[in-house]
Amino acid sequence: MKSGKLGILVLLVLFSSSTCSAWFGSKHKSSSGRSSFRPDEASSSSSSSSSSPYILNRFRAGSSVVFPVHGNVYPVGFYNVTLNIGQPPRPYFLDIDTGSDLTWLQCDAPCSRCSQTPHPLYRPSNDLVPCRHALCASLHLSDNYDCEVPHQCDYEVQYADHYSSLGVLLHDVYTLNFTNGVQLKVRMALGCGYDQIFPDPSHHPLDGMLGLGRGKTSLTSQLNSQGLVRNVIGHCLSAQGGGYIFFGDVYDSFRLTWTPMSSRDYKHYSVAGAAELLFGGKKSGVGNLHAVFDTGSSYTYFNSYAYQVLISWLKKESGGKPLKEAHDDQTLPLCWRGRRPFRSIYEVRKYFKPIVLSFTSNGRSKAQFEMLPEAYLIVSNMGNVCLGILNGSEVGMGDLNLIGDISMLNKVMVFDNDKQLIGWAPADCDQVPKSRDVSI
Ligand SMILES: *[C@@H]1O[C@H](CO)[C@@H](O)[C@H](O)[C@H]1NC(C)=O
Ligand SMILES: *[C@@H]1O[C@H](CO)[C@@H](O)[C@H](O)[C@H]1NC(C)=O
Ligand SMILES: CC(=O)N[C@H]1CO[C@H](CO)[C@@H](O)[C@@H]1O
Repeated sequence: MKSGKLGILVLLVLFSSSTCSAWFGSKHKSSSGRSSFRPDEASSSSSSSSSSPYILNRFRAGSSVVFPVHGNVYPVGFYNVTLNIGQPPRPYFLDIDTGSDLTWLQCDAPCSRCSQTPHPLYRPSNDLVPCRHALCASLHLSDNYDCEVPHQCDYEVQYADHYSSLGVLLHDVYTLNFTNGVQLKVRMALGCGYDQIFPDPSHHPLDGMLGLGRGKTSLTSQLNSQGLVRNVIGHCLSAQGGGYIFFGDVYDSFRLTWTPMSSRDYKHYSVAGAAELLFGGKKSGVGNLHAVFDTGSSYTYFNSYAYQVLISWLKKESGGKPLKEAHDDQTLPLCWRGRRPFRSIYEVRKYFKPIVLSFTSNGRSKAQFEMLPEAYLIVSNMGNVCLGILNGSEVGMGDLNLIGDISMLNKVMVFDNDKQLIGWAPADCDQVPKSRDVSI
């Protein structure tokens, strides 16, 4: 069964301290030992200066960067952007992930384990981030992490579906086009990942990961700390595939529905208030849900109880309609066939009602996150309609509810780290904003 990608494992770390070791395990460090990283041997790129002549601190609030994204929930299973990194700049395809902070590239350090990449492996700069640097510290769970090699920052990231990357943090130059027409070369940290484990390398044909979480190493946070954009990240993923992401102020905040971010789970875009679930406008009896938004996951995951109530409702609802459970379709756990194969999700819309997550903040105001049928169903390659909300308990997510790509389709989603707010609104994501005065 192909279930797309799944968000990051730290989710679990935060809610259960016993799994802490999973985040920075020693699994594939132990055998070979941790060798000192020697970029001079590997690097062909010209030396980059640490005194950074590239950064011009004259762009304050109001400036932004917009990238078109490619991909879809099904059958591709991920969204990617092209970033230009290095000197001279070279393009890389990166998986966008709001569930993790670190941007890393499969890297010729040399590489012990890399998958097939669309571009030649990244050749690391020799501008290493030292072990005691704040950015390095932010990648570790505790402050007293190992610094055997003081001039280098070793890291290991692991994702929930057992992807992992072991590497070294360094600085290099990103070439970014700002929406005011200016192109800047910005020196920022990224990971040189020289040892990756991909459960299925063919399923992840990318050069690396673009980390857009709440932590210090995330791209938005680094741009913000250099005074270039507000610490805001947003995305608009189209149900037709593609869309765009943006950093900084690009949106008209009055048109969005806002709800506060959790201060307890400071690593993820989780909502402070609990949600109740409405099915077709009616109360479902499921409440007190804690939700995390994460583009690193293709599908949405509900906790076991919410999932069970959802399944019963859907089975009841589909009765009397020209839909029959399609047990032979292994695309996702629950699929239905129609009288004829469906070609598009818009043909099945009429058989399904919206699902709403109604968030309570400050005990009063309700922020409603509406999922239309296209935000929880896909049409499989067999022409059946399948449920894109999965049982989180089956993948060890406990009580957490993970709102993945599918449920954020056709919405502009904004994660405002300055104001600690999450906002959304229905949107046409097919038009990538280009002009100087972008306003969505
Ligand atoms: C940035 O702008 C330059 C010049 O306007 C253009 O050639 C280039 O394709 C743009 N890069 C991206 C990633 O949009
Ligand atoms: C969800 O997964 C849990 C754990 O595997 C299982 O006990 C439960 O029966 C599942 N729920 C449904 C409705 O399949
Ligand atoms: C593997 C994959 O889907 N790569 C896409 C990433 O995005 C670029 C454009 O930015 C596409 O050309 C690639 O096909």
